Amino acid sequence: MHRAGGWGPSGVPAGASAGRSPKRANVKGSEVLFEVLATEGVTHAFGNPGTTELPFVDALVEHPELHYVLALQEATAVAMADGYAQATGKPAFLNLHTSAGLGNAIGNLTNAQVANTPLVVTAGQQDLRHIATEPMLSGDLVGLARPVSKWAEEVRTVDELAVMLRRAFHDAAAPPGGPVFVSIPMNVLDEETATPVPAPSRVRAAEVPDAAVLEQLADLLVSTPPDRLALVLADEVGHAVDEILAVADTIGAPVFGAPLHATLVFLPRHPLWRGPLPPAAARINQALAGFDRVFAIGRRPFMVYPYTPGPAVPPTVELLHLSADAGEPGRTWPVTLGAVGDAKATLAALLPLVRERIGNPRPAPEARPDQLEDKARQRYADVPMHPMAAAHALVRALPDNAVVVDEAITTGTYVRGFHHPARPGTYFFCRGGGLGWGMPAALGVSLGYDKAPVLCVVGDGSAMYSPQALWTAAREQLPVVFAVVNNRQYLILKNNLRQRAGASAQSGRYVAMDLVEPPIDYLALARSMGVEATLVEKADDVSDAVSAAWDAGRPHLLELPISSPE
Ligand SMILES: Cc1ncc(C[n+]2csc(CCOP(=O)(O)OP(=O)(O)O)c2C)c(N)n1
Repeated sequence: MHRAGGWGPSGVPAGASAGRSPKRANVKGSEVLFEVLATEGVTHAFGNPGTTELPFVDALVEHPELHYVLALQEATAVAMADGYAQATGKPAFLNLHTSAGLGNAIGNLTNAQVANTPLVVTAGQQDLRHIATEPMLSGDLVGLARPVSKWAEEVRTVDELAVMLRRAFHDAAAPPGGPVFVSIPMNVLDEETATPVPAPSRVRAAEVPDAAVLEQLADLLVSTPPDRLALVLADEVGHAVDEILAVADTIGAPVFGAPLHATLVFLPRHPLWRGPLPPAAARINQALAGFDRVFAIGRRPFMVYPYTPGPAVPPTVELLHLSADAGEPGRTWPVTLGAVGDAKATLAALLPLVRERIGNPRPAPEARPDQLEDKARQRYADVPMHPMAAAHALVRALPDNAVVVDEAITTGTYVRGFHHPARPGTYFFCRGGGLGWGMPAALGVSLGYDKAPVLCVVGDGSAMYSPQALWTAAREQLPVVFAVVNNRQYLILKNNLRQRAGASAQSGRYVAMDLVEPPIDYLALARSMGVEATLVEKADDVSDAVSAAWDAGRPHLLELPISSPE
């Protein structure tokens, strides 16, 4: 997520002297690495070490300023770094173990790629002096990383280490952000160089389309009757919520979230908010069919999940599309007007033009009564809990603007529905769809917010992809409350099978869908890794349990048995 204004490397320590002197004494590659990290403002390294990473780990002893967050499997390291980068808005640094460790990381790197999370991913490579003999732990790291990275390279000599690392931080952050991979052979960190470390660069990236494009955009928006215009907001708007609120309030047009959008892009209680578009082309088409124009902001505004025939955007709709990614407008859906620009800066520049044309803001519609709220309360007596009641009780127990990480899958609809923060950066979801992201990402988000409390709502199936996150939560003493909503099955996949109306639906026999024989003991799982755990069976008891866990300031797992409504 590239924040408006971009970041060059922020947090450069006062007095950092990177790049000042053209000549200097030889320093080890490992010191070059630490110098780059310090001058990029990196305070946390996420990783899991092996032999090929020992030159880095060994040097950590002399560098207490860099906190190494130990993950017990690389998938969790990536998602922790992802959550941390999303919370801080800056690239996060990772150190993984050669090809096998990188292999474990690939799944969550696909998630980071979809989310455009800036990550500088490194892994140790075997010592190049004997790599031709094909030693154990050598491998094609670059080949593995390339499809999930903006670029992937192996450092060849210690002299080029600094420039490669600087470039990695630069490119991970440049819009659209994403993971960048650097393979670092062991000998490179042990060898010495006299090459100076280049200074970090500050790049301002708050790009705005030129004046003529902004005028045209304002004309098109204002000339469309507000009930014939829809706004569709994807995650790029996450850092521009104030600006989009001002523009939407002025125009008075309804606002949708992009399907499966993963951050807060608009205020959920706002009368113009219509919720996220459904993640199926035919249903998006239906939702947009009544509009003449749609103003979409951000990457992948019409991302779908199961196939349905036909285009997401009806051919009768004129699409206006703004993104910081120059490759995005017009790429999949033809546009009447495509504009390249940072959402925050562009909306700020657009607002006066829109106001000039409209005069007073158009009247907002009446706030709609929240029927979901009553429905949830009516279900509080159900045992096992209805997922709607469970999500409601969890979210309602939290203070305003509590931070929620959502990997609750079918229960997630309710988590989103009941979480009504007024502040951006309070809701995190995985748009990439790869499971095993939520629990470790919650740790990264907490760390990124200086150990703030976080609620992570996670499905019982999803909780088994990165359960090692519990151990890191205990080791770092992070105030994360994991709420495992346990329906003892992969409900979403069962529902999808029902929709297919094939052999499973007809016979009522679902293969590979139930997690009951044997059942999983989530309380024991948490306790085995040093995390306290509590079973909560009634919605009426959820509030006390989650409040106590939230206030305790340590990790806690709550297991909530829930029903599986179809
Ligand atoms: C890494 C990975 N493996 C498998 C899947 C396929 N998958 C999607 S949802 C799901 C089940 C999730 O179950 P659970 O967390 O219990 O939520 P529920 O559907 O029951 O609400 C699976 C296995 C995936 N998305 N990612």
